[in-house]
Amino acid sequence: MTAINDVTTLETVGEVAVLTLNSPPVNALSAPVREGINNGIKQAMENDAVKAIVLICEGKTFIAGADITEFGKAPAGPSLFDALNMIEFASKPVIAAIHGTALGGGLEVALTCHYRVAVPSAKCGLPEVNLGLLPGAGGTQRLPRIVGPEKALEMVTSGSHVGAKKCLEMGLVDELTEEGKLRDGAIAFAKKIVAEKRPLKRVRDLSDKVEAARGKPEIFSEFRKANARKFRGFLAPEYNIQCIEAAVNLPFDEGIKVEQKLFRELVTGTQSAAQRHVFFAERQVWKLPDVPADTPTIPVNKVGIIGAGTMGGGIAMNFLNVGLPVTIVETKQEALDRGIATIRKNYENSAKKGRFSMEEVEKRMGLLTGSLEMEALADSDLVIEAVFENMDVKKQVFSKLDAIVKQGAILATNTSALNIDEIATAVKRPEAVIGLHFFSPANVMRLLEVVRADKTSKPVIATSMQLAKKIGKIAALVGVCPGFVGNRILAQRQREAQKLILEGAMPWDVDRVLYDFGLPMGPFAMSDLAGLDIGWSKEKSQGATIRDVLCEMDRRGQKTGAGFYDYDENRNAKPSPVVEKIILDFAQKKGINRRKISDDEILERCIYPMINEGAKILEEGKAIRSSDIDIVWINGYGFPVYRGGPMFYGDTVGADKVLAKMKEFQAQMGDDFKPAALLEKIVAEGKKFSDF
Ligand code: 3H9
Repeated sequence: MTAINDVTTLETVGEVAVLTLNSPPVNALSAPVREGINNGIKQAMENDAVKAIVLICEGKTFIAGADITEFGKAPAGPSLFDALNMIEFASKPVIAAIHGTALGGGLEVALTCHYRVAVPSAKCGLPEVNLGLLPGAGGTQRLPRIVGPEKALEMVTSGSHVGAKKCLEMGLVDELTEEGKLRDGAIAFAKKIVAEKRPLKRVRDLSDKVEAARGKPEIFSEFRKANARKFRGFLAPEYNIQCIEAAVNLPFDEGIKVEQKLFRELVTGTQSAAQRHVFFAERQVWKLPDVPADTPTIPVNKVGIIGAGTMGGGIAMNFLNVGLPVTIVETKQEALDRGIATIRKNYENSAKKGRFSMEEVEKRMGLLTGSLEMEALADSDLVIEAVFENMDVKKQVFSKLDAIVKQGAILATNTSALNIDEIATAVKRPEAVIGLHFFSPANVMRLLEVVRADKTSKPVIATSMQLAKKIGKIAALVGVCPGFVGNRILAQRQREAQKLILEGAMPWDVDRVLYDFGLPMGPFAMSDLAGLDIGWSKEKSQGATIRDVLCEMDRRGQKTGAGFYDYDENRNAKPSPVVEKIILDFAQKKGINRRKISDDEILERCIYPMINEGAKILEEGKAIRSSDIDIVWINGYGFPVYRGGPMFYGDTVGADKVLAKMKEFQAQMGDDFKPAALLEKIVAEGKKFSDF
């Protein structure tokens, strides 16, 4: 066995050379890996005894793509294209032996090989789109030549990982080998190729599938139309489509040129930078500086939930979904029955949509027990309280739990606003108390804010994070403060949105600007959807806000057919002349001189105070790092991924620009815009939010 370099070895087994890459964690195509491929193939070519070459990887996976950390840095070592040419134009067959995942540049390497074998558990995909990119090493030109443009469009715009058996059916893989015996299987395959004198199969030379689609532009126009909503705001899906179009309409080498040009545009753009930031942020968020990975955890085999309302029921489903038994407690039989019936209905709907079988529905429901007695929670390992948001009620619940639930269990609250340190004073074991702030609908939304209180123990934190992963959430560890991270930042935007409509904008102006920015909907459309009367009561209403006035008029949102907007029978929103008049009258009564407000001002006034609040949160240590704040806002509030979250967006705009605007607004409108000390510091030191 010869070492080609630190990460590559070459071994000859009879007439087959085995080129092995070993670059943990995922054999990404870093400079040494590219060099290893390049020089390894070259050496194997120079050895006359070698008749075929197997390219295989050590560790948990085949090459998982380009090394994302290299993007934006000066190129070093042989280019990926040098390595790919070395493979594709080799005069001896090169066989890719795939296990784990062949992704992005990894699959592109495999596609330049003349044959591909894989173990049944392997997966292939071109997930570049999720990083705001397109496959830039020939993937968009080679893939449609094997699987046809329709399937290629699907794969490159979804980034999905396709299982080996499906790959075999599609022709992406030539043969499956026995699980765990990839090396032997690949060598045997190579020998067979040599013995049968099979020709070198170059994907670039295949033309039937792309030619069959030539002159059929509807393939692309229909695909664009069908996915318009999903792709809204993102550049990468459209660029990927254009590359597949080029594969269909242009000769291979011309298509490659289009791919390279569009790849360069994307990789140097802000969207891809943002999406790459999110990729790493999603992995960083689990790393807790003072709760190391080896912190002991508490086994959780039984979960208790108090409250069978929308929130409690949704939370319960998360645990039932992964096979954990749940006991749900309510005070009244009727409420309990209703809660359990809703869970069943949700599962049955999923089964009807084909997501799983009716047996699965019964299996999950079989894990659920209802009770009217809190005593039923005595042997739970984790209890989550999801009752009415009232401090006295919560403290009573916790004090009761303290007396009932076994020692060592975790006592969690789903509060979205109350002080968890205060809740913890109701028990004799404050170290067991933690916030698990689920977002509604709790069975759907990916975000979980794990809120550590002053006395929460490290095993309780570590267990909560581990459990979040188990139920498929992305969890951010945050500290106790009003609204925690997500809602505290939201409050800034809501305040400005309300002020803006009094000062001169209309709700639909604010909503349009934020929708165009990439949010799923603006604050007023959101209020209409949720119901304007959440937390509003007729008795206490004094007509002091626009909301009061609207609720008093029974304009309570979509459910009443009117709110900030008017709705038709299909719930389509229309700007409302009634609301316009209410706003104008209200402003006049308050003596506000309305003025024309630009779209830029709407955006800056809604978003910059959010960034500023994020800086305060960091300053106070309520979030571990700025990228955690981005994770919260992307997964809990639909902040556009292609902007990287509010803090990354702050870096994209420039902290200095954000600070200058905040100061300008502060001078005009007061201390709602007072810059955070950390924002001032970042600008003074020439740093970025992402440095914190
Ligand atoms: C591309 O290929 C462009 C080309 O078309 C064109 C070129 C011209 N680079 O996810 P995990 C790190 S774009 C660098 O926790 P898992 C990751 O940060 C690329 N680092 O493991 C983590 O580090 P840490 C297209 C990478 O088992 C560690 O590896 N490819 C890369 O849950 C473990 O990762 C993709 O988009 C990388 N490419 O999942 C695939 N990938 O331990 C991206 C991972 O310090 N990767 N790291 O936190 C994945 O989807 C998953 O990592 C994978 C393993 C499924 C492979």
